[in-house]
Amino acid sequence: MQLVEGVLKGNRLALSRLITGVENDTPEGRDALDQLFPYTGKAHLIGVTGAPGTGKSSLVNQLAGLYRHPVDGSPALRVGIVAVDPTSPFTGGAILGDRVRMRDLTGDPGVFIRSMATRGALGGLAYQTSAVAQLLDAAGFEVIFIETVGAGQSEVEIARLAHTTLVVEAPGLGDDIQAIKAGILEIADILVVNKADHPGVENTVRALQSMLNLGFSDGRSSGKHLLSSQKTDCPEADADPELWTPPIHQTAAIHKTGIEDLFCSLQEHKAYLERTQEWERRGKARLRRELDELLQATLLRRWQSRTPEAIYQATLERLERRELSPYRALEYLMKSEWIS
Ligand SMILES: Nc1nc2c(ncn2[C@@H]2O[C@H](COP(=O)(O)OP(=O)(O)OP(=O)(O)O)[C@@H](O)[C@H]2O)c(=O)[nH]1
Ligand SMILES: [Mg+2]
Repeated sequence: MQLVEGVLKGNRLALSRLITGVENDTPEGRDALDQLFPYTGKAHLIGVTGAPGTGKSSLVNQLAGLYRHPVDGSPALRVGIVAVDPTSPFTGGAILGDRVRMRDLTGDPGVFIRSMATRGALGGLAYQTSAVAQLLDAAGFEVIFIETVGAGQSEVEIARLAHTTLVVEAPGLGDDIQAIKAGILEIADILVVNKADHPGVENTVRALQSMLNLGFSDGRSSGKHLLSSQKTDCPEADADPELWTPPIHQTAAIHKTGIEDLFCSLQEHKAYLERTQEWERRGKARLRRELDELLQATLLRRWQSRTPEAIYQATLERLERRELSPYRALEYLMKSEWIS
């Protein structure tokens, strides 16, 4: 297929076309994923999540800049950015906003930015996002940021696609820390309190710190730096190389402060994952989850296509009237007569 070859050769137009195909779940998109899948599995997938407006896009912009122009002279990496907006319909607004915030990166052929919104595709948004990340991976982008807005279940699912998850907070979003409220703190590999130029940063950091300490029963405390990867100027650390304790970073993305330390933590986390075989384990777990989710969605669709809706509705009503228990209802719906 011409587009597939184009993607492998780094043709951006071909990549855009195939991403659209994958988003719309077209046969062409599926074929492309098939053919490109052997070329995937190399990229460092970095999830960036947190409440709206905390500065995720601004941080990604700055971090991508460091991957493109490493301060220590190590080779520049190609960076893909997928901004996922599960809440809003596919309007131009969000994309335009991101384009403005990521203006520094436009025109760089080593950067590819794509926004996507909810579609009713098979396997849901998490699967779609994963498929788009796979295309970028196959196209040779070595670092892929996946930005999700908000802090709901779909963000958690999308974050589980990533090797490394950044959870971004900002001071002054109310008394509660958003991530704790939404239960996403446990998925964080790295915590960032952005907008450190605003008042109240210390409170937010302190609250995160105490939440993290509560979470570690083995006495680990957060905020430490671990061993750095060989290639960066990042400081060597003395922590146990087999353990990862999520560091808390303070950044001000618009003033470019704290970004290099955050970049170091990303490198350290990657090195930690590789050193402990966690990289491979996360990769395998992700593939298995993906297969299981596809299987579930496909089996459900197949069952729905063979079972009259009226039978489902009538069973549901009997369940609601307590005439059937959920298990009896299931048995009834699974009866082979419906499946013609
Ligand atoms: N004062 C201050 N403003 C910031 C900082 N980082 C980002 N902003 C501003 O905060 C606003 C939101 O930044 P974004 O980077 O779009 O935040 P986001 O989390 O990607 O937002 P959504 O994708 O809409 O959830 C923009 O106006 C930024 O200029 C910072 O460190 N300090
Ligand atoms: Mg954003």
